[in-house]
Amino acid sequence: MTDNIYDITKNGERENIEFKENLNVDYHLKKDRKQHLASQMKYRMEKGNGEALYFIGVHDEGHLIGLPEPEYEESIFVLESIAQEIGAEILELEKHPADHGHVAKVRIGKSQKNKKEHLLVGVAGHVDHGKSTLVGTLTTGSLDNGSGLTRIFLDVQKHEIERGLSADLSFAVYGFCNDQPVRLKNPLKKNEKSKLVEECDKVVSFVDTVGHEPWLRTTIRGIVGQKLNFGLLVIAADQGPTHITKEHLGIILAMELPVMVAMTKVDVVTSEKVIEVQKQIFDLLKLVGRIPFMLKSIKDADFVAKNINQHIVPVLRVSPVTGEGLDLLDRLFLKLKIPSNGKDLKKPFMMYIDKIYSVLGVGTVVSGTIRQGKIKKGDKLLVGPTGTGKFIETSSKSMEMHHYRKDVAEAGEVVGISITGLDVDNIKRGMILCSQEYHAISVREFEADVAILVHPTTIKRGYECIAHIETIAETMTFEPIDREYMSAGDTGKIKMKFKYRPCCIREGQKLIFREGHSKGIGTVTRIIQ
Ligand SMILES: Nc1nc2c(ncn2[C@@H]2O[C@H](COP(=O)(O)OP(=O)(O)OP(=O)(O)O)[C@@H](O)[C@H]2O)c(=O)[nH]1
Ligand SMILES: [Mg+2]
Repeated sequence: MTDNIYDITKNGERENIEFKENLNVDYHLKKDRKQHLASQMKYRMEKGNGEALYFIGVHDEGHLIGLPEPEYEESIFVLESIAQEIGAEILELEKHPADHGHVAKVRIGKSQKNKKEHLLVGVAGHVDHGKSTLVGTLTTGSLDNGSGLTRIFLDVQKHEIERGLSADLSFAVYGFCNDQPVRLKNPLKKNEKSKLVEECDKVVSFVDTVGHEPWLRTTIRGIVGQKLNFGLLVIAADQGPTHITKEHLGIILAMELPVMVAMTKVDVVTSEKVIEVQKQIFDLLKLVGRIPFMLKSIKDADFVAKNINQHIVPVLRVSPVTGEGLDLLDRLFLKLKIPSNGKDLKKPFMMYIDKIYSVLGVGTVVSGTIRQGKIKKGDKLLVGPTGTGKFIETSSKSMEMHHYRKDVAEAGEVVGISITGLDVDNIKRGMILCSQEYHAISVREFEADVAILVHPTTIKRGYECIAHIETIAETMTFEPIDREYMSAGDTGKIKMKFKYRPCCIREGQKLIFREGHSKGIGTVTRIIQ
């Protein structure tokens, strides 16, 4: 990486490239000085088609000097203030060591502040409890008939329609324009979707998962692999919470996501039953340390949207058949703030690959939710790791979000990216697609802190399970570190090894592992290189 920065700086300042040895508040933010620097930045941006590259800690002639930490921080602060002056901001920041501290390579571009908000909600719950129906009705505004009318917008595969079961993740979308909901007449029409994404100032995407127990792997992928902002747990009022409901809630909680509960099908039960099931839901939430809050009015929705966190769980009574409660859900989605991902945007681009397609006339397309950074057409990228731990070079040809073509896509967005030079067979779910600046590593072994939730006997060295991290679902072998074996209810440190192929993971990521009825959750604590 230092080579790369050296290559750029050795040819001197030019076009959209500017060197600054050091910027300080007292001098450079004085009125005239700041004006001067701002117009210089504007000029550099014009030269770079809207983007300028600044090198901080670099002499006018181009040699890398480096700044000690306080001066480095101050210089970046000053640069940011100057950018603000002209409606620009720091899009990307790279820090490289040099003799006297660090040099920074800073990409500056137009401020994205007025851009769309994008909320990503994962929907989970027991089979047949009404997940797809609720999402279908919310996104189209057409009421369900109680026998599978609106779920067809989500369950599009022939066998799903025939069996009435969702078999894979579906993505649905609606949005808000001037605070009014905008829905789709026919969500299966690509151009209608893309128009909606273009028009709305807030876009709400749903990942509709599956409730059928044998497909738990897919449900986990929907919740663990998508960088969700919220979990929506659907519980039918005629049945109440089941063991699958609890399992799905457990997965959402393991990911430390804020969650809301929709008690659906309230039209088919008596009001006594509604109260009974509501109590079961409240008990379940309290049992896992959450504070349930019954949401009954628009005012409640506004209050919860402002105050929602990992502890408070709004519960709503809804029915896609009568329409009850849907206005409150709309209001909640309108008002929910998305946790700022400003920091993520400045990091190098990276996405965990969820699906891989071969599209006629386009070529290979990979989809997923962007974890961090931004991507634009023509960016040089890496895909991997392969079975032998390598990363393959590629580049982006185009990006789409719900069929809406984007010039730039960024952290938090669910996108399909078409890439060059690679066959679908070269790529597997769980690999990453990243910029060449991303520190892409191939990991075979790591340590994790885990809790064993369910296990019939004891777990010893050599135990095998499927571990889910992001979109990765791989067989792993397991080795307790600070004791000989672990049983249900135990927490402790373990070493995990990918059995068949290495993956790119990093410290702090959450993981879920399972094998038959055994289950555990944890966090990656140390990568073993
Ligand atoms: N009466 C009534 N029926 C509903 C309601 N919500 C869903 N249904 C019906 O319940 C059935 C199951 O709904 P789905 O939306 O397919 O359930 P699901 O949770 O997506 O199921 P899987 O994806 O297979 O896990 C369908 O026949 C719906 O029409 C509701 O609020 N009231
Ligand atoms: Mg479904």
